[in-house]
Amino acid sequence: MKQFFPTIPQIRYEGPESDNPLAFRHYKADQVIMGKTMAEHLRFAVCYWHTFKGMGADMFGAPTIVREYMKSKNPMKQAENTLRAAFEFFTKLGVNFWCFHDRDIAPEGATLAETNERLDKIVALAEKLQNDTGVRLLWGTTNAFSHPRFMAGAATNPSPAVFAYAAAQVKKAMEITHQLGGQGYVFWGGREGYETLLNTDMKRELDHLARFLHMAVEYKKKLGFQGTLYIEPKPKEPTKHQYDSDAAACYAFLQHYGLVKEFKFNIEANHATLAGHTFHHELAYAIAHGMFGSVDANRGDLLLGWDTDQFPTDLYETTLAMYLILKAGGFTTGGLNFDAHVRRQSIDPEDLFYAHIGAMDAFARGLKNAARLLADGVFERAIAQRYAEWNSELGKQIETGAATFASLEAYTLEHGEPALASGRQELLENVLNQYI
Ligand code: XLS
Ligand code: CA
Ligand code: CA
Repeated sequence: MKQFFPTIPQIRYEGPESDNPLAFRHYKADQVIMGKTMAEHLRFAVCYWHTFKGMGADMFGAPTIVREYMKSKNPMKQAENTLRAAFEFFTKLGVNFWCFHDRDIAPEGATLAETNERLDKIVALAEKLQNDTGVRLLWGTTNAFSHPRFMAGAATNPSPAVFAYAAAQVKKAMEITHQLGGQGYVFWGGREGYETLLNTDMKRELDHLARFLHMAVEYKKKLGFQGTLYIEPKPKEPTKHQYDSDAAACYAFLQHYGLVKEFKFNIEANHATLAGHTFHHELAYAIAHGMFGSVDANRGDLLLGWDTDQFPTDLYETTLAMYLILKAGGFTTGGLNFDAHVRRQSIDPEDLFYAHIGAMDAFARGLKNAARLLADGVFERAIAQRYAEWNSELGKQIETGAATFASLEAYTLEHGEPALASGRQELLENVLNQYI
């Protein structure tokens, strides 16, 4: 079988002292931490769109990257080669999962029927490659935002015919995800938002989006698809205002439309930054509401206001993320999908490997740090102490609903000024640094 990355060997764990750039220093797939292997905890996935289809084009310039598997002029041959290259990449890197959009894996045809036929051909090959390699599908999704027909949105389009087209596309994408044994299906808003309210009936669009998601839930049940449906929040880009702007907005939307039990969140680090939150905040919010599902692991740039989708390297972020995820019981159907692309000047195939190796090591370190933090109960103790007064008679009365404004006024008149306690932020930051 032709190799698309012939100069790249199998990537192995060589330990922190290794000077081999094509080796892991921290990620050791079978190392057991808190009862599970690193591979089971981290559930790494490679994303198809950036890693295999991203060729370095940006708003100001043409593609800079030339990949061997893209050289065929026949679009179906190109799609087949790309898929073979992808499975070679997953295997050499040693990741167990992948993620794709329908339009990443097979080119659109002249009609929906032809497009679906093309998809079926590629999906049959994907099924074979999955069986041959043991690599599994973390989640599938639909690209209902690139084609011009979706310029004004998919489920929130002013045209019901576009809504219908999107429904047909999601139906098919759910079917192939199910066929490939996908563990989940993602809904990211694409162009579900607006550029100006001067031409937008917001209420009607939100109602339509909810109707669309209800149909997806019905179809999931009809298919017998057991995977998790995820909503992926993002505040802007490509539209000025996306309806699924952050975890809290998505929660309110799902709750309002009676959908909250059917979905979990796929939290992306860069989208949190764009929303003016930390990744940590979005994870904490999702976990606090029982909505945590999966992660798009990347990072943004605090100096830039757009979705840079860089590979995650920041150990504070990976440590805090893994700390929250471990504390919440870990992933079930979700995982860490590297929704990230190499920079435009990183044009060599090696760069794809360096990027993923660095990201996997960053999360492996985050996992190890988080496990030590949890074992030592550092923050748990500090937080328990900070809220200890709530275990007093007064705290219990408030929490159980026994207290009233009048009883609390009486308490305050009797006890006077409350005692103050330090928040100890700097101490806790110092302690966190000891674990990183
Ligand atoms: C775009 C999103 C997208 C989703 C899947 O910003 O991150 O790639 O993850 O549609
Ligand atoms: Ca994403
Ligand atoms: Ca992104």
